[in-house]
Amino acid sequence: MDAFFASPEPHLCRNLRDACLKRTPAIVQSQPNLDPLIDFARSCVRGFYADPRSMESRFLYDEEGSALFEEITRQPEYYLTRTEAAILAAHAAEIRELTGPTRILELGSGSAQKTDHLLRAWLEQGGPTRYYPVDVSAAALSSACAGIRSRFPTVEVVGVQCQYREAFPVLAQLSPVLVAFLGSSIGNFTPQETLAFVRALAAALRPGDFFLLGLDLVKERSILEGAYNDQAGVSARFTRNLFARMNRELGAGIDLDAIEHAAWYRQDQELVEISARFTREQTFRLTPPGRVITIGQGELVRTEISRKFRLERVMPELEGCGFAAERVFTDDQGWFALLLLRRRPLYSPRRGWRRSL
Ligand code: AVJ
Repeated sequence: MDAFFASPEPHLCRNLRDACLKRTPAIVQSQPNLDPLIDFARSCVRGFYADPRSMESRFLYDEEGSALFEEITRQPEYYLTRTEAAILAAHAAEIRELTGPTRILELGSGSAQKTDHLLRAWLEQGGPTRYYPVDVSAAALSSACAGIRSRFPTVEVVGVQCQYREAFPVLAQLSPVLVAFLGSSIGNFTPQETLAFVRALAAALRPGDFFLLGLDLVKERSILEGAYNDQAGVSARFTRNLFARMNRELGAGIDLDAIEHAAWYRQDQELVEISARFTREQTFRLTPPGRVITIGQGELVRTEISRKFRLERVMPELEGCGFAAERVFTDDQGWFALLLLRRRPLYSPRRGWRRSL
């Protein structure tokens, strides 16, 4: 299995198990021994030296970045959130009928506004409702937890601050569980990362557990490019914030006025590529590593990819990773899909029923 998704997190398992046993609302933090600044600085240095220069998208979501992303979701051009929320609103009750009273773990929960539809359906159909939002942004996570607790006082909420893969080892303990991964956040992964992610998720779940996956679908270029180039310029502020964060946390001293946001659809790869373009040469240094970096005039630093999907391509891939499609929901325009998948039980004539791939 891909090492990137394989690291078990004993700390997180223990902390999360403790938080669940005590039934205390809690924020569980992963990797208490890794200095977040060193993690960020190392990743930036690696990203600036990579060819093409490209950053890990997870660092877009500090407090500022998470707030800017929320603002993006409210822009008229950004149809994704609105479309997915409508699909959730229409089908949450049916989803709950199919899954039964599972726990819900949400990867990349952000503000967790869309999750209201799920929680409402879970509460209406009875049983204790336990919700585990997972997010890298501590600020977004604590405000999402507070929001859920005030809107749904009977829901037990345990926030988990970590990367997606770090939450996988706790899934077996949460079964029966529904893992929600909404907003087409999976589109940030390369095709190889996507396969590694889905395989690792399948291996972490028990047979019969559910995976609710939001996917943005391939569509006309002008609509896609509009969504990532909103008129109000929020997308541009979101891209620029990654470099502002380097200034705030790593003392980089990058001139943000000399950075432009660039996003276009690459039809050959069916993805939106989002970059920062340096409009003049800049030299700066990131601490702690202290390496000097020079970016030339006109150079691009990629901050994200956002892949767009075709159901006929993606369904067999998911099935090959150990998931069966229970239901596929879409909107009238066919712009966005919400997939309810189920971890398949595996039967081998030689070894009988197996828990993992
Ligand atoms: C959160 C990854 C789903 O790709 O649409 C939106 C991020 N970046 N505008 C997306 C994003 C710029 C978003 N995801």
